[in-house]
Amino acid sequence: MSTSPRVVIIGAGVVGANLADELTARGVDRVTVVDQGPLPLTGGSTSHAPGLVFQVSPSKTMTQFATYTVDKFSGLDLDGAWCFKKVGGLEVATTPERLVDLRRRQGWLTSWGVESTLVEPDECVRLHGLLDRDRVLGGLHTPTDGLAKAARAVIALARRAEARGARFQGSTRVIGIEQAAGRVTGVRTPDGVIEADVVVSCAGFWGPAIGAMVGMDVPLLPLAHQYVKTGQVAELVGRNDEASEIGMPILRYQDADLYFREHVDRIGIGSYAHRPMPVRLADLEDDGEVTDSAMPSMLPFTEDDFAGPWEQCRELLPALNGAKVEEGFNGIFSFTPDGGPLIGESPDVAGFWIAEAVWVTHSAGVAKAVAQLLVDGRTEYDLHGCDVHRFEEFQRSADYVEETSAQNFVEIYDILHPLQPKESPRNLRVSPFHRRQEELGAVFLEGGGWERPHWYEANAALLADLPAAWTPPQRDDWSAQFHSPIAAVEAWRTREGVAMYDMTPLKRLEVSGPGALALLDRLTTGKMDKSVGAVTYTLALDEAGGIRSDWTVARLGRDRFQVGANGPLDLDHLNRQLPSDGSVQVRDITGGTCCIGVWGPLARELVQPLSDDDFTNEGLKYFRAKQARIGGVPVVAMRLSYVGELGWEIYTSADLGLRLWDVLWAAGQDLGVIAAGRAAFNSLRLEKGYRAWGHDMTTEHNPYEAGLGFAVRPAKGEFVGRSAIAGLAGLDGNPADTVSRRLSCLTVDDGESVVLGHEPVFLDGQPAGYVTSAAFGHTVGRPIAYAWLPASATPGTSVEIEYFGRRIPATVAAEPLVDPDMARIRR
Ligand code: FAD
Ligand code: THG
Repeated sequence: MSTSPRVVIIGAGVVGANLADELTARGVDRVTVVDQGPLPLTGGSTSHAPGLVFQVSPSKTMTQFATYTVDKFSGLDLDGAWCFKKVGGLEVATTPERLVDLRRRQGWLTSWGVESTLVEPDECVRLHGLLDRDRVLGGLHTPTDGLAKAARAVIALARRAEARGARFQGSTRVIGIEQAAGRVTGVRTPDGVIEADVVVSCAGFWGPAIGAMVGMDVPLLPLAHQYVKTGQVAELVGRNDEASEIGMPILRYQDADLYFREHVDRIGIGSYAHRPMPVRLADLEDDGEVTDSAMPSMLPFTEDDFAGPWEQCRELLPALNGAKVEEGFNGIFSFTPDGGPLIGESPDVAGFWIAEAVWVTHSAGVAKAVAQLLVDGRTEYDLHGCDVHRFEEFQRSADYVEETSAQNFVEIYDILHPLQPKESPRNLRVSPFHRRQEELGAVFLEGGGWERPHWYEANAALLADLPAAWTPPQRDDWSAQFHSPIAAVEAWRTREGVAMYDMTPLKRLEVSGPGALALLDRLTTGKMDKSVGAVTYTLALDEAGGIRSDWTVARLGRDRFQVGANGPLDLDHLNRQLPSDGSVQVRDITGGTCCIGVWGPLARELVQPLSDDDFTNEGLKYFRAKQARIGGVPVVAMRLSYVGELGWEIYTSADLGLRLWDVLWAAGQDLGVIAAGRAAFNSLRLEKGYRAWGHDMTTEHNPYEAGLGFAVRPAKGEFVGRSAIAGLAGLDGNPADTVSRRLSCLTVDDGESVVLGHEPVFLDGQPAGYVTSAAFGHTVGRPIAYAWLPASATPGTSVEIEYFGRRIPATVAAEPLVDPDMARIRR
């Protein structure tokens, strides 16, 4: 008798079938897959998915998922019929902007280890014979991309899983989730309950309805997307037969929001060139029953929406002039507020998981990650962009999900700068200083719903005073976007005067109660049992020693801690770790409080006269916190600085925020205080070598690789991840010496080329790593890039960063670049 947990998977589409396969491959053999539709073609999105698999993405994880799908499906067949055909993928440019962007996209592929080539128009036509040579300016060719036969793969995966004990049951609708004492116990169907220890909803765009059964928000929007097949295309006749089906690469024509594949002697065309067409789940049902339609995910074709795109198809592929649109439908699949999939366990009902908003492209990879989570408790993949708990509560409201997800549909093939903010909804979260920031000409970008000043136009007046040594070089078109030379002024004034930074968007959690100390001690690498007033920079690891987050933990009372964190995932993590005895409370205090970073050599001269409390070095030491009054405003001041200058993070309640700003601002006038934004902030923190979690390091990395070994105190006793990283140190060695890769600081040799992030880095002419964060270092007068590189790339090593196809020489530098002996910050 098997002792593995009983798992019910809801949904027998490509995600559910892959998950059954991945679980049974790991010995979890009591798996039941239920689907409301008939088997094997359930009527879900998979049933009619054309199956194009392009691996390119700015996200390493998404490319890894796609590459795993390619590899897995390549080794899969159904009675000899192929499930994946590596015909290659071709993205073509018909505009100069797109041609340039293809170089950036190639950089991502290189960074993530997928081979590709940029090809001339002749080669595009050689690869895809229907292209109009005169229309195409060039292309990006990825030979390992190709076509997945999703519905066929589902059958092959189901057979394999069944052979290992899984059961697939069609025409069975899940109408409720059974639970007891906060744990899932089964799924309810019209025929009765199927008992389960774990339930994973792989219900695709039906996800929100299943989530609602356990009160879980599933922030996705079902949208219709047009797919058509032409009639016979004369030029294709005789090239493929029914079995081979396709010979030319799958094709993307992003300038017109279109993609193409062969169906024997016809062409299939997908179009995103239409208005977003949201679908309400209720409209797909009759009286709560699934409609008779064999394919609830296929809506009638709206011909008018394809009129314009059809013109463009025929322009790119003139052979289509002799063909007609023979069939078409509006197919439904999921979009999310940020385009990522939704993976995770319910916060309320243990054992209830979801894996939704997943393309065929990423399906095998996502399933592998979920299987790893269920079997091992962790996955090798960095899931922070996929975790369903990455959203704030307001981002899970229906209106927000609808508006942002529809926008993602519209922008799916657009050329987007990494800093480009959404246009709407905006002004959702504003700090108490917002009015003052607007008066100072703040240029806001959006992050986590917050309006965040990137620089202040008011500081343009200081450009005239900028010393020559601080004058930044001209930027290229790309790195100049969403940037201003005013950032140089703000960096200069921070290093030589004093500046005010709005730190309100920093996630703040209050952890309190008699068990708070023990909880934080168990979850972090640092010593937490310090005196009241201590602040500790520390790491939260997973069981395998990967970095789940980095926190500052301030002990504000015996049983009260303020955790400076990175986002909603930290809150989710803490909530899941709470002891059941109620001895710890966790509260997100971000919205009710605010924070100003007052930093720079003149910071003390600004703050001290406003307070009777002692802000001298002795009165409030580095990495200490205390309650005080500044200009009559009760505050908590923490002596630390992400920009690496003397000063404090000054916190108060939201109601008093504006007052605090005004008091500091007025007092700073004689000192030349400025408001400074995130452009300067990011530059200064890189100069100081401070890592940004989610960019520079993730769960994929251990503290020693990330250069954060100093924050680990193995001697403190047991903590999550300790045994895993203890093994790294060897018997007596320094673990930092045993790592094979390292987060490295690069400076750019030409002194002017600023890169964006995600670029590949070449060592001895070979791709060896990728850029995580980059900025111009105003203090050091050179661009900086942090990058993952083999440990052999020690300081002094020459490397090249590939930026839009250009190789930019750079040098590994000893870090930090600024104030390595802490003279500026500890005064
Ligand atoms: P589905 O296949 O929809 O499976 C979910 C299953 O859950 C369904 O079978 C459903 O019946 C079942 N279910 C739902 N509710 C219940 C319930 N209450 N009880 C029991 N069962 C339930 N992706 C690509 O990667 N490449 C492409 O080229 C591509 N082209 C596309 C073109 C079109 C026109 C469309 C519509 C989508 C396309 N996609 C493509 C997206 C892709 O099809 C989907 O993302 C993918 O198939 C989703 O798989 P899934 O298993 O999550 O969902
Ligand atoms: N402020 C607060 N909390 C935070 C951040 C912050 N939490 C999330 C994120 N930012 C954490 N990142 C850092 C990174 C570096 C430092 C602080 C927060 C820092 N490091 C010192 C150093 O490396 O020299 C730590 C020295 C020490 O451990 O004593 O200051 O910006 N509140």
